[in-house]
Amino acid sequence: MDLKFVQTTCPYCGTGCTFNLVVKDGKVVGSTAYQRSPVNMGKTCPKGTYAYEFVNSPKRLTTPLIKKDGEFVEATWDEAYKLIAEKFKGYKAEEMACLSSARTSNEDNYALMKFARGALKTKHIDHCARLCHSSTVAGLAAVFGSGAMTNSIPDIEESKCIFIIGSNTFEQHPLIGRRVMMAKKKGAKLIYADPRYTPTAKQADIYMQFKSGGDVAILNCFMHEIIKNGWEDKEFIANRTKGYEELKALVMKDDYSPENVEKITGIPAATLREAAELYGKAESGALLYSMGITQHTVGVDNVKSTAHLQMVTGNLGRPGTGVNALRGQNNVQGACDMGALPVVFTGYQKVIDPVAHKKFEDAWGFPDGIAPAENGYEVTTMVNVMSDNPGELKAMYIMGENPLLSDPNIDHAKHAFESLEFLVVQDIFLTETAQIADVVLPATCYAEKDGTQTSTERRVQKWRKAQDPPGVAKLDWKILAEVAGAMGYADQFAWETSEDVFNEIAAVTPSYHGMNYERLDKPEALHWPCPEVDHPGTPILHTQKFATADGLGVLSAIEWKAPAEVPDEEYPYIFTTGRTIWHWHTGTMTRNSPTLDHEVPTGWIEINPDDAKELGIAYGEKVRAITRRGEVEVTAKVTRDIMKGVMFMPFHFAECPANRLTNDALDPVSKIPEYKACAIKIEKI
Ligand code: MGD
Ligand code: SF4
Repeated sequence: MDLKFVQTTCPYCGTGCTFNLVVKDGKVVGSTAYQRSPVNMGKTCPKGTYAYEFVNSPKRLTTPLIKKDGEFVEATWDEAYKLIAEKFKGYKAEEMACLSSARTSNEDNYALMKFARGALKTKHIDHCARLCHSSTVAGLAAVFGSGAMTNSIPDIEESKCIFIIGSNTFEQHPLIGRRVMMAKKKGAKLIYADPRYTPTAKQADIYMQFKSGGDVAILNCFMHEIIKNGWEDKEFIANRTKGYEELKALVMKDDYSPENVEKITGIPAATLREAAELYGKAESGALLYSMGITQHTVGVDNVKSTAHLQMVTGNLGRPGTGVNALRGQNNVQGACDMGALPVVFTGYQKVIDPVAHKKFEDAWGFPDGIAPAENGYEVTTMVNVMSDNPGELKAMYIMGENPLLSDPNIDHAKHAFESLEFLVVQDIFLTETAQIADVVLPATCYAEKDGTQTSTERRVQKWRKAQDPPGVAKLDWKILAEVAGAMGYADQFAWETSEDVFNEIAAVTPSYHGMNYERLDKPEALHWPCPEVDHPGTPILHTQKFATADGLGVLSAIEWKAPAEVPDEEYPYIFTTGRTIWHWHTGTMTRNSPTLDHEVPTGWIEINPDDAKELGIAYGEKVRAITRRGEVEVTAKVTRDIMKGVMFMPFHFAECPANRLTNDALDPVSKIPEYKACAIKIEKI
C-alpha cells in the first residue's frame, strides 16, 4: 500500500486553512490536520474536514461534452478546441464575454484574464466578486486607496474589542471565529449586529438584532455617540484623515441619535448606547464584516461607513484593529488580484491607464494587439444586456461559476444566458449552468493541481497536486492555453507548469513581484504587498499612511437609505439569504460530499414564531414563499433565531432556490445585487 500526506489549502472559504490530503494508492481518501499553519493551527471546520469527499465523486466531469441536437455527446479535446476556436473567431470581440472563478487558482484566473483580453480581445471579463465583495473593492478603494482586508487573521487575537456586523463568522469563516474566541479568552469583548441570532450571536457580549438594511444607521449612531462623548481619536483624525467636519455634521444630526436609530433598526436605544460606549472606549477595536454589509443597493455606503467608524476611533494600521472584510470564496481575493474584473489588469492596474495598457500589451506580445483600454461590463450588467438587448453579447466562456443558481432573480438570469448563441462552461461538475452550455470542458479540482490562492487576509498560499484528475480532465489554465493555441496564440500561452504561470504573474504585478513558489512553500507563506524577493510581506496595511494620493483617509457624509424594496401590504415581510456551515454556495461540491449532504439534505425558510402564528404555519410544514420575481415551495423552520418581520433562506438548493426570489436591484457604484433585503409574502400550502 502506498500512503502519503499532501499539504494543501482548503477550497471553500476565504480563511485559507491548511490541511493534509491523505492519498492511498494514488487516490485521495481522507484528510488530516496540518499543525504548522499559522491560520488554523491544525483545526478545520466541517466543510474543510470533508473537502476530500467530492474529489472522487462519480458525478465529476471526465471528458469534454459537445451538445448535438439538444443532447450532450462525449468528444475529444481536439474536437472541442476546434469547435470553440472556429466559433470564437466568427464573433466580434465586443460580442464575447468571460466569467472567471473565485474557486480556481491565481494561475487559472490569470490565464483567463489573458485569454479574454489577449486572445478574444474582449474587455468584458468579470467574476463572482461582483456578487460578493465588489462593494468592498469600490468602498475601501474610495476611503483608503486600496480595497482589501487591512489586518491579518492571527492579528484579530490582539484586539480588545471586536465588532462584527453583517458576518456570521462562526459559521461562515469558522476558523476566524476561533480567533475571535481566542481574543475573548484574553479578555476582548464582542459586539455583534445581525438580523439572525446566529452561532456568532451566542458568543457576543452585546448582541444587536436588527432589520436587514439598517447598517449605515447603526454605524452613524455609533459615531454619533462616540463624538458626543469625546471618545473619538482626535490625533488620528487630525493627522491621518480629511473630511471629518462634513462627516461630523451628518452623524451628529438627531436622525442618528440612539432613539431615532431604534426606530429604523429595532435595536433598543440603550443597547446602542452601551455598545457605542464599549467600542468607543476600547484600547483597540477590530471591525469584521462580510456579505451582510456588502450585498445591498447601498453596499458601497455600508463599506465606507465601517471604514469611517475605524478612522474616527483611530482603529487602523496597528495590531488588533482594522477593517477586516471577510472574503467569501477561497480565492475571491486572488481572482480580483489577477485582474478578472472589467476595469483592471493584475494588481489593480487600471485598463484605462495608457501606461498600464501598454505594459501588458508589450509583456504579452500578441501580434494583433489586445482589448482596447476601456472598461468592460460587470457580470450583473452582462445579464441585463443579454436579457434587454439580445444579440449584443453572443458568446461566453464561463470557468468555474454557476450563475444559474447563484445570480439574483435566476429566472431572469436563465432567460439571459439562454439568449447566447454559444456558451462554453469549464467546471468539475455538470452544473445548472453547464447543462445549458454548447460545450462543457472537464477541469481538475484543487486536489489535482499545483497552484496558488490568496485568502481573505491577502496571504498567498499553495495548492499541491495529490492525485491524477478523473478521465481526461485538465488543469484550467492548461485548457485555456490550448484553446488559445487552437486560435493561433500558442506562443503567448507557452507555459509548461503552474510555476511558469505564477512567475509571469509576479513579473507583471508589483504587489506579487517578490513572491515565488519557493518562498510560498513556507507554512506562513506571504501577504501582499510583497514587492521584492527579500520583502517579508505585509500583514497589516496602512501603518503610516493610506494608499490615497495624499496618504490621507477620506471621510464623508453618508445618509442611511432604505433597501430598494421594502415591505408593503402585499409583501409584508423582509427576506434575506445566505449560507449554512454545512454547504457551499450552489452546492456543487458540498452536495456531492456524502457527510455534508447527509447533515443538511435540503433547504428551508426561517420564520419567527410570532409571524408563523399569524400565518397559521407550524414547524416543518411546506409553505409557498413569494416575491415579485417568483415563488418557491419550501419547508418552514419556525425559530426565534430570526426576528419578527424577517425571513431567511440559504441559497444552496436547486430544488428550492432562494434566488428565484431575490432582488436583482444593484448598488449604483459596485453593481452588486441586493441579496440581503427584499419584500416577501408567505402562503400556507
Ligand atoms: P459556486 O457554487 O461557488 O457559485 O456564485 P458561484 O461562484 O456561481 O460555483 C463555483 C463553481 O466552480 C461550481 O460550479 C464548482 O463546481 C466549480 N469549481 C470548483 N472548483 C473548480 C476548479 O478547480 N475548476 C473549475 N473550472 N471549476 C471549479 C457564488 C456567489 O453566489 C457568491 S461568491 C456570492 S457571495 C453570492 N452570495 C449569495 C447570497 O448571499 N445569497 C444569495 N441568495 N445568493 C448568493 N449568490 C452569490
Ligand atoms: Fe475551509 Fe473556511 Fe472551514 Fe477553514 S474555515 S476549513 S478555509 S471552509
